[in-house]
Amino acid sequence: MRIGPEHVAQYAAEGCTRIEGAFDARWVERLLAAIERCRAAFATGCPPRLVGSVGPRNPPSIHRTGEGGIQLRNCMSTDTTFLDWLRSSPAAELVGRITGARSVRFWMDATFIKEAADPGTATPWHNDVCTFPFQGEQQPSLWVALTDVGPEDAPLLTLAGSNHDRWRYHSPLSRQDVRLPGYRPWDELLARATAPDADIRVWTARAGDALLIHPRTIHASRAAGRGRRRVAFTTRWLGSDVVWAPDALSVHVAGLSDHPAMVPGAPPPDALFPVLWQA
Ligand SMILES: O=C(O)CCC(=O)C(=O)O
Repeated sequence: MRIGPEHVAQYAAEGCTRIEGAFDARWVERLLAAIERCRAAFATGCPPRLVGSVGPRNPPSIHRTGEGGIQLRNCMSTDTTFLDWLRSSPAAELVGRITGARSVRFWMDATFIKEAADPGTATPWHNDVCTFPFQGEQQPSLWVALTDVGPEDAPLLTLAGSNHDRWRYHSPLSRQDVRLPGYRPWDELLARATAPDADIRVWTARAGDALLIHPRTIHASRAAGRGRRRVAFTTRWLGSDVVWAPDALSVHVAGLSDHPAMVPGAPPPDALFPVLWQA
């Protein structure tokens, strides 16, 4: 893997950069196998067993997206391969070097599997920070392609420069009865991303390539193509400028949101969010 000044500059300017060959074929193969084990466990009707812990997080879950799409969430602690990847792969260093964070901690993960040509497999326009209970610039998502992603294979799309927004958007996934200052309506995000002159980047990738996405970058994916399978494993990270700052629109995490060690305005404590890389 090579991280150069061009990655740092593109991430800062546009809110997304692609790191080619970030993970080698062995990591791709191991992660795909772990994802299949996790999915197979859900197919038995019971959630997968936890084999380790990354601290209090929501339990693993599986969600359908259209006819041919599956999303797995919070699977990190269900397989030693994921935990090994977290600690031994170049992931944490990559996040630190591109964001400029002095230290890097893991926050959460999701896996996006798209297997059929159904418009419902497209990921809707959104940004990731809208439900995060933290504040800080250094909360990126590291999206790893585990299959080749051509223009017809549900590539990720980003609205270049939206990382510079000074506000959040209200998410359709969070409470609709609450409006907070600093949040704008979801319709505005959608209107910007779908405007005829929107500066949209289409991120094709080879298996093992990674995209680093700024938490405010507005993004989506195209739907899966006919007869093609697209798998991406994405992880969220916390850098050294991040502090705990939940509000009424943040995701609630049982065992974390009310944990006495989580102090508003303070960094995430080492005991619950171990540092995985330091500059
Ligand atoms: O891979 C996808 O389809 C969507 C990924 C995404 O939106 C995310 O990780 O926030």
